[in-house]
Amino acid sequence: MNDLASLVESARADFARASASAELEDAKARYLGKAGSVTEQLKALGALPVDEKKARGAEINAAKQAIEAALVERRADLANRQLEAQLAAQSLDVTLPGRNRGTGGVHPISQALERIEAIFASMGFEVADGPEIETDWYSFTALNNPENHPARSMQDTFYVDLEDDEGHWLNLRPHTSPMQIRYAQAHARRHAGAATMPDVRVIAPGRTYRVDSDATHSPMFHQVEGLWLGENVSFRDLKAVYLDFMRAFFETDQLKLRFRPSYFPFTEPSAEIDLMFETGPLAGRWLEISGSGQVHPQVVRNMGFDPERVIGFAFGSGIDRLAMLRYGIDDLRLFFDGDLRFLSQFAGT
Ligand code: 2NL
Repeated sequence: MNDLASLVESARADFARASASAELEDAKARYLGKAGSVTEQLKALGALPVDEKKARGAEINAAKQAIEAALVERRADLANRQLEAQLAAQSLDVTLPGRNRGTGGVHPISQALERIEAIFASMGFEVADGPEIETDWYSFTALNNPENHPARSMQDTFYVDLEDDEGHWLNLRPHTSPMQIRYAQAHARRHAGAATMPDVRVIAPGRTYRVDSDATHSPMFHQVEGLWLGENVSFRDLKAVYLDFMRAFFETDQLKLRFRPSYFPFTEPSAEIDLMFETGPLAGRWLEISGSGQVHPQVVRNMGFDPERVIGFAFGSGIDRLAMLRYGIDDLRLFFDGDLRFLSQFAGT
């Protein structure tokens, strides 16, 4: 092999070894650059006798063209490889399913709340909504709770380290009754001096708080309280309203109610309401679902009405428990864990 043929061979080998374009351009400079081997050969032509110059010049040019062709080929090679590597790294599988934006859903407790509001609205009850941080007076005193009643203790009620006007700590409301007191007071003020009898029909649904936590008690839970005050509103109205509520909420007439004597400071007489389904998986068992009673005269007075003229009933029911019965849920904590496997079962219903 002559010197030019081996030069072309060595250039091809160098180009093949270059694995990146910077390396390839370095190799090119070694052959075709200003001080490159091919350039050196061309410079050396001047020293040759005239009769040899032409033939040698043509040979060098042929070798130069061969090296340039090898360079062009290797450049295209490297560019192709780079493109392929890039495509592999950024591969896009157009057959994959699209990423959907989640549609979300209404929490089962909120669904129960919305249904309860609609049911009572159909019976002429308004919905009252108000503060979850309450004063001592609205949470306890107005409801005829004695000053030293255990419900007021820190073992039962959450206190907020803030004081009301009388220097009492504020509490997280342990029931939604305070809102009914506020609503009745506003009604009494508007009604003062009117010739007609007042008619107060209100429910107070919402979050409530008690120091209690196990499988059936959450420190935050939901209650709906109901209040109907008027000229002659009695226990029979309570029974009718509550039965209608239960039939509408559980979407069945196959259920019975039982009113059991009980005691609450804010009602007299008082009763626990038990529910029994006559069909379905829970049939035949009495389930405690609510407290109720005729509003205590002192509570009527605290609302701003004359208990000699205005009477009525009130009840307080746990929404979480009603929702558990309605949807067949056996652990209260599922409502508050935020687990989508549970919650998504209620989306879109
Ligand atoms: C219970 C007890 C009850 C009430 C709540 C009430 C509200 C006002 C006035 C009088 Cl504004 N009473 N609410 C009455 C009786 C019982 O609930 O343990 N519920 C789960």
